[in-house]
Amino acid sequence: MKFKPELISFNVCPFVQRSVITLLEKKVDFKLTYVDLGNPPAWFLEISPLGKVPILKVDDAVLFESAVINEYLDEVNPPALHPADALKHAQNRAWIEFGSEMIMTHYNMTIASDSNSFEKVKNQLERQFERLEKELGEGPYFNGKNFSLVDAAFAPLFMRIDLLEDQYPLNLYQTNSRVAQWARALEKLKSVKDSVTSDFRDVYSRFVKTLDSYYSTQINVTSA
Ligand SMILES: N[C@@H](CCC(=O)N[C@@H](CS)C(=O)NCC(=O)O)C(=O)O
Repeated sequence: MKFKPELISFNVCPFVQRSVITLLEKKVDFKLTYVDLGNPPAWFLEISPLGKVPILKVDDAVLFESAVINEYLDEVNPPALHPADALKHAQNRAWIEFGSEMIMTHYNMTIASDSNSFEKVKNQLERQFERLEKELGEGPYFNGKNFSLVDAAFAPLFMRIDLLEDQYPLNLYQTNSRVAQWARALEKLKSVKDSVTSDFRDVYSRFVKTLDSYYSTQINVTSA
């Protein structure tokens, strides 16, 4: 690598945050460049095949998709955060994909226009929490004692749920104690804390307020 890798970000994107956590865990020096997805610059649309963040620029090469970016970062910056065993490796990848689905369900819940559609999507998220609960062992992390890429993939989801829980309780952890324990372990990590700016609660609640949805009407913008 000739230059610092450059991560192209949108300030509230959970998928970008997965890569920031991985870069911080790996202690890789990187440059963070923000784009406004509401008004994306031409240079960004030029390099991002799906018009999405994150994008990781490595010298002249461009990587997209958070799971792929994180696997690349893991491979070039040992020690590995992904299990070496092929079956475990594949299972971890699959659960990262499950995490992406959960992030999208959570997002769909935040944009649902009325209380009926909100409850419907919240119910879907509850089923996903229950399925996740069944998958977890003693913890504290997904694979046990050691942090892995699956942990980096889920931490942004738990953070978003936790940030606004005092304003509108979703109560997703109450009957899912292993997920609750996992989320608590992740929020304590320096890499997770440092993966967002110190005013993130404010930034995120402001973003939610712009969504013009049922959930947004339940949220007040308050500084931490
Ligand atoms: N599967 C992608 C999802 C990335 C994604 O959905 N990013 C959102 C922001 S959080 C985005 O760039 N959306 C812009 C768009 O869809 O036009 C990943 O894991 O990187």
